[in-house]
Amino acid sequence: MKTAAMLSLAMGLTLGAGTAFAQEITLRSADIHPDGYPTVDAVKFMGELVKERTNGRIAIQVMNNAALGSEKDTIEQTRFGVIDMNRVNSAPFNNLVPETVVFGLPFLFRDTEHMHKVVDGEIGDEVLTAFEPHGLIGLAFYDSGARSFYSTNKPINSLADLKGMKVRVQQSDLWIAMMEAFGANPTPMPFGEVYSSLETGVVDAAENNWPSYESSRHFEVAKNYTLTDHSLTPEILAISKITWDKLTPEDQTIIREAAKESVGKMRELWQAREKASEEKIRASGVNVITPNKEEFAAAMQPVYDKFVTDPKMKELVERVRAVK
Ligand code: GTR
Repeated sequence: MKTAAMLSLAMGLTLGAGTAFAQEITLRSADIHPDGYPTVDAVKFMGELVKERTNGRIAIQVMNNAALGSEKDTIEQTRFGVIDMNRVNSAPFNNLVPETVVFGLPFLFRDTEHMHKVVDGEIGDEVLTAFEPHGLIGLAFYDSGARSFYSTNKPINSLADLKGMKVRVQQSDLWIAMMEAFGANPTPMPFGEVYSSLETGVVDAAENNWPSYESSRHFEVAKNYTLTDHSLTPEILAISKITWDKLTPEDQTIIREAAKESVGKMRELWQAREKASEEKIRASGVNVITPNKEEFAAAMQPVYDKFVTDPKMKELVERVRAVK
């Protein structure tokens, strides 16, 4: 039988000091967000639960601030077991795990409550299961609020204002198609490049929720925020299948449960942060615009025509809509 030390080495995981109760496994978890951002704190909270329930044998080390790279890069590294865990938006997963597309579809969720019911129910479980053939185990969905546009020089008052605008999007074919359907000129790039791209005019606009617009300080360079709320696409917490397969079934259960329990904590943190970020942004003098959302929603049919084509996807969309 392998000793704990050998097992840890074989797993390529960090070895702690060698007493029987010492920490044996450290799971490194990637996040691009800064300290105090709800996704970062939720995974830390999960880490506390795991530590407690394994008597300190397993620790989760959150490597945030994009310390391990951009989201797209860290997804690859997580698939190959270089990074153990990852908290990423669903958009950068869209091309890899097609089932995630459904949650990004524009204006599909009626509101946050609807989104919660869907991701907490069997559809959410099915989408999490869909990660496995791609080298990942989906653990949980976290809130990401509603995404809206922000622009530098020209305010977006109506759909027509987006015509020809260079808009930064996440690296996802769905998101590129969405921007094209809005009439914009999509520029996919990692989140970390957006601030300077807005500042130098590489892009005219980007889109995100209140907390990311605030924490990234994009609101300092793009001072018009148009509340289109075009997508409620959630965040995903996943673990590498390579790491997962080296854990005992008992430890897998502890991790799965702790991830699920961190969701409630995340929702509390999210609500508070959304409010605080909105207050900060409004106080900074940003021009907050409330547009006619229906005009934006009506332009989205080409996105559905392109992505909701096979019977499985059609059924999934119908089932999401049917959740009351
Ligand atoms: C944020 C999200 C990040 C990332 C970012 C982006 O809202 O939390 O995971 O997706 O948006 O636009 O790249």
